[in-house]
Amino acid sequence: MSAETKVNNQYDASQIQVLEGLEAVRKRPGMYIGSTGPRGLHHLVYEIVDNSVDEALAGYCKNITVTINKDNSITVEDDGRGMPVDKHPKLGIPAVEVIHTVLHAGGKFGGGGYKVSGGLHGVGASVVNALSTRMEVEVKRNGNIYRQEYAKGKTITPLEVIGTAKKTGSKTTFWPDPEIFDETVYDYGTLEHRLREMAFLNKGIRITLSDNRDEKKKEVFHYEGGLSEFVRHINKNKEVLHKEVIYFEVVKDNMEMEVAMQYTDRYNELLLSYANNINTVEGGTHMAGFKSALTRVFNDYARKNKILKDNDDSLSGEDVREGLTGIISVKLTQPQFEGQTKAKLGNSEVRGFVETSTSENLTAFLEEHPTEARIILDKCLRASRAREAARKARELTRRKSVLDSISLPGKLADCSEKDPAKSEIFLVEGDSAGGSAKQGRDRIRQAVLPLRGKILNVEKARLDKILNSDEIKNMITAFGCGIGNDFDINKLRYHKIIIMTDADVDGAHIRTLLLTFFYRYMTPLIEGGYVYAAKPPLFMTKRNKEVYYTYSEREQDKLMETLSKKGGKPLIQRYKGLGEMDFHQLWETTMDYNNRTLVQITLEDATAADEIFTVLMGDKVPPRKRFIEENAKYAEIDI
Ligand code: 28F
Repeated sequence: MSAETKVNNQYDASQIQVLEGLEAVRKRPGMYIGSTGPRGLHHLVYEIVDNSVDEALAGYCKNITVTINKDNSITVEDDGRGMPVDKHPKLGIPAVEVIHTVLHAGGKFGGGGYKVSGGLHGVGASVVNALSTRMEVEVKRNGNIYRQEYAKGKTITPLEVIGTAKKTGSKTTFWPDPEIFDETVYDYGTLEHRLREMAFLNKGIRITLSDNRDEKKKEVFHYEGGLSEFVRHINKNKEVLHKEVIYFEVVKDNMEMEVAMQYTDRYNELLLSYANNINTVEGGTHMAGFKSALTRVFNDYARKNKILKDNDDSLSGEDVREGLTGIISVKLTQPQFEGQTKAKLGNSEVRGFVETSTSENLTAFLEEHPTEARIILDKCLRASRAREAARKARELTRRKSVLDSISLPGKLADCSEKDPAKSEIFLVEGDSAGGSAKQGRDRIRQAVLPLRGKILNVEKARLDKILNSDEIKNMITAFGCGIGNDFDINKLRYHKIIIMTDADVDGAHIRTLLLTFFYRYMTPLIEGGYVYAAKPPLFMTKRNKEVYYTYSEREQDKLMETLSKKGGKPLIQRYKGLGEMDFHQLWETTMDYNNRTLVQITLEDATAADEIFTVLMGDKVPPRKRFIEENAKYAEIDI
């Protein structure tokens, strides 16, 4: 055995499992990276970064750099031990070549040395190679710099020594294959969000992100405080109830758990859960254990300290989580992922471990911090009482909708089609536009619900107040699918909810208020892609008998260029609001299935959406001012 084969007696090439070929990856890429859209493109980066993070978790790497190069290739580099270069005993090729040319190769599947590893369940660098037109790997190890090139899963050059180096580490550059990906331009913000999250989840590692394209950018993500700093980052624009973040971590034989929690004065809860750095958006056994511990510990403490009288109802899970920003992260050697998108943790042994560890640590925190405990419990009590009031108010809404059609709000002009998949509802700003929409619509498939002015800002109101608003109640009844925990997407009466507001600042504000309500109380509406924004025209241009509608300044400028060549003096009308169009024009430009433009509202990421709604709709002005200044360049606001 050469010295090389006994690499730190943890890993050597022999532990690599030789599985199916890489051509399978090019045939069905979605099976390995989820999609060939932007998410799949960015997953390539995370796969490579995860290998560096694994090296950091193993304790050998401190710095990871990610660079978006001018040609939209990506370079990832770390200062770990450097990928092994010893010959694979069976395959007779260097370990580094096996890692990049054999599917599911790499320590992640061998168990053993690498405690935990993330990625899209460890498909590893070989998938990235398969989906790249080119991939270059450089390894600094044994005082040498080794280099090898791959393309579309194949080896292009033999592993060769191209120089010497005192340090060790690995460097990978890859060019995503445009034959596979619809779009191969990287989005800085997307990488920034995930790399920052990785740094929060693995305290102490330093990840540097650089963009060497036109707009040069560089950021370093390094958080010694780990999850505590993650919670502070999410809560930075919110009023918090206690300064110190509640933090604890427990390590058991082959399981690690980290929890960070901080209450805010808000009414919504934001709970994130991770398993091996993967965002388990569908929750799982770790989240279940955490939630049941939280409810039990708070009720026990409230009873013991007479905050809850004997005859008081117990606090519900909802009550103890109101306003809570909480993150739970577990790391396991053999994680089992379940659910639709494999984003739910299934390991049953984790539930008990998390429940016990959280109970012990949270009870200790409350006993040691009676002031914070009192503040938090008072909030839970208020939530419990408001929930009771909301239940009564909701009962009212539900009872009304039980009477079905006659209970639908008077202002709703319903459609005759009863199949939700063929029905759509327009939420129209103002009675005059509402009237035109009712007249111009397709009565079979299009319903119209006029909204009178601004709706309540749900970001700053509790559910019982929200249910007092007529506009909100009318929408709940018209949609038919309830809200919050009662929400049932199968009862939704329209599969397109189209927000139709003026193309001005007020219209944008009403749209944001509606989206805040949908995001906070009807999240599946947005997650399922049921919500759209209509795009009314900005200009109408008449020349002789011809009428042209344009929907942006740029489109209008192009039209004017075209028309000026034909001569004549076109008549231009700039629409200040929907109400200026008669019902023919409103139908033709904004409602007609063949002509209209609808913008589908998607929820890319919970924390990002939470941050946007908190900043835009929350109490603090400076963060809102900053957000608008930073994003004004993207807005097409009609001044
Ligand atoms: C730019 C991307 O991929 N870094 C990596 C290592 C280090 C070891 C390793 C990787 C052995 C054969 C399973 C070194 N010395 N950055 C990276 N750094 N893989 S990937 O070993 C992989 C195992 O396949 C390493 C001793 N033990 C492990």
